[in-house]
Amino acid sequence: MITHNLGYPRIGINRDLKKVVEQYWKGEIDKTKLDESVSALKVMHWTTQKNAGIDMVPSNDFSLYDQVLDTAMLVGAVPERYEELFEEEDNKIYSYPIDTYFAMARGLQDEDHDIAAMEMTKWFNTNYHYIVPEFTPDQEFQCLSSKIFDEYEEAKSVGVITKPVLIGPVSFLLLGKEKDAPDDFHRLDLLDKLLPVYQNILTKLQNMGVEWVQIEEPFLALDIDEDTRGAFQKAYRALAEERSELKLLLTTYFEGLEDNVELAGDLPVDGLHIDLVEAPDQMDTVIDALDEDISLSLGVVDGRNIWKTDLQKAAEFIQQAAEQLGNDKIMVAPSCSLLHCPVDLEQETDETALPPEIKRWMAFSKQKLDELTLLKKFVGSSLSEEEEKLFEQHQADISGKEESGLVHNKNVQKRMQLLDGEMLHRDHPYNERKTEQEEHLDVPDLFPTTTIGSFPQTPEVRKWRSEFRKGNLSKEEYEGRIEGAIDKLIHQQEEIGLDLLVHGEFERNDMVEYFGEHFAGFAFTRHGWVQSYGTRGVKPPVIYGDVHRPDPVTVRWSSYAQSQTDKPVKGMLTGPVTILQWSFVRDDQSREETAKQIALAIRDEVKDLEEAGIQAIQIDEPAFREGLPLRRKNWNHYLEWAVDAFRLASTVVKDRTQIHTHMCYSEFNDIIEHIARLDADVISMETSRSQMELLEAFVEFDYPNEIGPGIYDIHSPRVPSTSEMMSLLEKAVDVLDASQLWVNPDCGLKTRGWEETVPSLENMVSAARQMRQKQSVEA
Ligand code: THG
Ligand code: ZN
Repeated sequence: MITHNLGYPRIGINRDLKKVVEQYWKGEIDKTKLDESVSALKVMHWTTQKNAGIDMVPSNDFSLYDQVLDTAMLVGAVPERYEELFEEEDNKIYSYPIDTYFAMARGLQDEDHDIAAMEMTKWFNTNYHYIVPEFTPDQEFQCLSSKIFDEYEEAKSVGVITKPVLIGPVSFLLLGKEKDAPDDFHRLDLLDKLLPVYQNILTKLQNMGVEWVQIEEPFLALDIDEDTRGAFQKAYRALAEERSELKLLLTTYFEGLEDNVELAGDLPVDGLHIDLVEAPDQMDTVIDALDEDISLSLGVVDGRNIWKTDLQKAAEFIQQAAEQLGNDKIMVAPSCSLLHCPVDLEQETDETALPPEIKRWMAFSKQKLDELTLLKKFVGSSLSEEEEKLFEQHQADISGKEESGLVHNKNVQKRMQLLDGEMLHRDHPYNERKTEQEEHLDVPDLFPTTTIGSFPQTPEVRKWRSEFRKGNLSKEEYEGRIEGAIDKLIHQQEEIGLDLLVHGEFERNDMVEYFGEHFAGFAFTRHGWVQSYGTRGVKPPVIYGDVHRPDPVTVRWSSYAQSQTDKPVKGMLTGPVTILQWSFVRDDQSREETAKQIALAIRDEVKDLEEAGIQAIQIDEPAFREGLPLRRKNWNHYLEWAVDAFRLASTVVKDRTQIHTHMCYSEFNDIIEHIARLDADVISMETSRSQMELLEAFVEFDYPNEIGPGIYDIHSPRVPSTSEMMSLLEKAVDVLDASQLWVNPDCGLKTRGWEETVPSLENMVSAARQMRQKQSVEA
């Protein structure tokens, strides 16, 4: 039996990767310096894993930006618009041209170039985003990057023999999208062209003396059609041909194999990794489906959450599998790459953020490596006396959590028991509420303007927050400065001519972390960063116990803002599903249960905002869609409780209080009826990049409530003109009722600078005014 790891976080313990890559982007360091820093980081990761006792350490799990983009570079899927850059780039240091690579990730705008970035999307149901490969019908592939080979040698040179990680050919194609292609072209049609490149890569790895390759095919654990099944068979048959020594570990995660278990079991590979945290029930059927001689890798340590593993329970899985397959056929691993887990719990020394009693229940990536080693020794009955003690303490910590008074709160339990359907409804249906809202909320009847809530978070504002946290700024001083920023913003919005104002969210770091810090049942970390995309990270709060809201959170800021203006100010909250989705969640109760507890906490805040005189309240749910289970058969159950959670949070208000929601995407087609069931009075969302095409779902469904299709893209610093925003509004008016429409940007403005924010909003307001005029002339 051996232990192995599927992937280690690459960000470094002090966000080192972010720092050096951003320095490189700014031109502060050159390629050589970047290479040195990055090498040091990789070496540290390899040695950390080796020293922890991991038998098989991964390589090529590292990435300067994203592992899917690395794969695109590896197989030469570089879209045509970057080819000139690619050819020009001096590429002596790196295994591939990194400036072209970064241009693919981020676009390139300078005096000589204006090249768009590739798209980015969610990595399955995680909060990690990958770069979406683009495939044209005349796509050719060739090996363009030596990264996978170089990293193997690099690790070997410091004494670590690794298992290279490679995204499999079928999943790689499926992760991408067709570009400039006729409707009858499917990216899997490219498999025949892609396979020779994979064969070459594997042959080369074999010649280098590599023993195992971790070939990842997460789509094997998803709903796939017959063509895709055929593609898997073809691909792995082809990859088996050229290979004699090299062993393939076919790797799945995030779901169980289910109906694909026979398919996976028959593929000519040497090992199979399964996720036993997400899908523990699959083990027996997987073992039955496996050919003899195939190794089984058991993903028993949760790669996506931060709780200690119940080693006793994990050991039972291992023993059971070992009895059937033989000890030498068993590998033990995290369920998925540790990319989704923070790096080292030992850095968390701030006991006000993370009390020791809660910290005892947790394990980050580094601690999970130790769990694997301990587990192996426990199963092999080879624990030293000291390790025996460690093991007992570990298990005692877990039982301590089950019994802890910190986890359970009687009042929350009582409230949960008293939940009833009545709490999920507004007093009257939308059409009746609309009349009341028109009377009470002083905004124009047609094309009212607003923003999504956040305004530029300048370094200055960030500094106030960090100085306040460090104790260098008194509470009075800090709050005074935030109030000053709110004052200024309120008057700025008045000058711009916006109708429904916001307070700007200067007091918030992250829309989820902020609420986590103010709700009971949450702990948070100081260093618990997880990569979100590229150099950007998030610090998900930890939900460890029953959630409630001890005191109002945002009322103070919203009422202050309202006191500075005669125009209405919108309250700004994060919805229960998004808070759940972007936190580390409890493993002792269902997500549904936790979501409803969060919903009750928000419900209290909503009620208090209304009582404080706030007439419109926005409850953002940007993660509503990504919470969808990966397997379609589980969608309905999720959508039921997720909609209920939103309604529980939002329907407590009087008819005249207007509930807004916001979602940061526009793929609504397959869930539009559930979006409608949210019964928000107004929904704003992204549509500008798709030129309103995606409003279609709302049009077809005959969506009854109000809609704020984003009319400009905040993800770019470009200032959109009044006329282009008007033309988008014209398109919207063509298909929707003018009285349904709001005018707003497509997302919050916190990542933008003031220079572009003000003129963009001025143009937006001017577009709305002209639209109002046109409508009144036509009427
Ligand atoms: N919050 C959380 N999760 C998210 C988002 C969010 N997931 C999806 C989406 N938004 C991801 N987008 C971003 C955008 C910007 C940043 C992170 C995720 C970002 N991070 C800063 C960084 O890494 O430097 C840190 C910000 C901070 O100081 O907290 O800019 O909005 N939970
Ligand atoms: Zn958004």
